[in-house]
Amino acid sequence: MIYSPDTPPLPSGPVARHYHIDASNSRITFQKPALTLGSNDTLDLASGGSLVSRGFASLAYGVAALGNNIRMNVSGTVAADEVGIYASGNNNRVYIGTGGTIVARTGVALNGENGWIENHSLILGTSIGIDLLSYKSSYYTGQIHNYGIISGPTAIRGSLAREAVYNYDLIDGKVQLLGGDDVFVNSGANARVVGTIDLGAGRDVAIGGNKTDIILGGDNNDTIYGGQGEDVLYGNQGADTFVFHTSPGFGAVDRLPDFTSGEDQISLSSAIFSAFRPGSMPVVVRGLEYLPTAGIIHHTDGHVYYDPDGTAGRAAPQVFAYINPSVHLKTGDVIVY
Ligand SMILES: [Ca+2]
Ligand SMILES: [Ca+2]
Ligand SMILES: [Ca+2]
Repeated sequence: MIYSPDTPPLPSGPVARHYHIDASNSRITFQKPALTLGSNDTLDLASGGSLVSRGFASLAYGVAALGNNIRMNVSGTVAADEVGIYASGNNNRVYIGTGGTIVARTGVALNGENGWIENHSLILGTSIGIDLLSYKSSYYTGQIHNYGIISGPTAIRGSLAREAVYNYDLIDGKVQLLGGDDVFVNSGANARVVGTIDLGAGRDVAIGGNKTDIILGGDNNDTIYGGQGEDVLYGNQGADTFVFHTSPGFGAVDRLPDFTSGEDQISLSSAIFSAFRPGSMPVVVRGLEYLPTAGIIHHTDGHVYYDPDGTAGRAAPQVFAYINPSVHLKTGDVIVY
């Protein structure tokens, strides 16, 4: 079994085995998997237990899970010079519990359809933290739920197919989701990504968290929410939508460096930008032009303001975005939902 994105999943096996590994039966191997699992097998790697495999450019895998419906619960340590946990097949699940640690060149690699990785502790890849692989663009490779730390120069690499990432804590490294209609969500007060979130090709959706997010939409029409914080949001190619659904003001100004008037759109939540009705298209004025009623001002310095009651009203305009002043934001570029 060679670690390759072109390797198709294996068929189900007839016998399901259950492995319990703890300090009493930990394994160390050289240039082969410390443990090989088949379809429907279950692994419980308990606290104090370890699976270690040494040797580069080889099958130095901590766990090789070859088949479908394999469950891996890790509260101990998996250390490998190549891949910590490699799973090839469909419906395979990796659960890293409290205290679980995976350290390898690639921490976890899932190759197949409908996988699930849930991390409550540490996945550390010296090259890639989590690598999702697919040999078919029509697949749903699966989902990642991170409540711990996923770390690596590339913390998460997606596939040419669809995948979804839900992050509640720390992703330390860049995220690349490549092709397919992918989903990335930062959720909760602590969710942050130290690195760019590159959605790649496909019609992707990304929701930023409370902290600064740097999001790249890649090819096709993407939908990008910056959330709170000072975000930098690139739509790249395609007609992209930048959604604002958190309170405007200094400290919450998102930069849209490649916003293209007439192609991309800003979409404002009527729950926050409450002077506008859902489905309406606010008037956009340039700089100090007179604004008769609630609308949007694209200042000549590039800042974009929400004015809830127009030029003559008492409410102060609130800044929420920055678009290069050479772009002339105009009515129709801003919509309300
Ligand atoms: Ca993808
Ligand atoms: Ca895209
Ligand atoms: Ca943010």
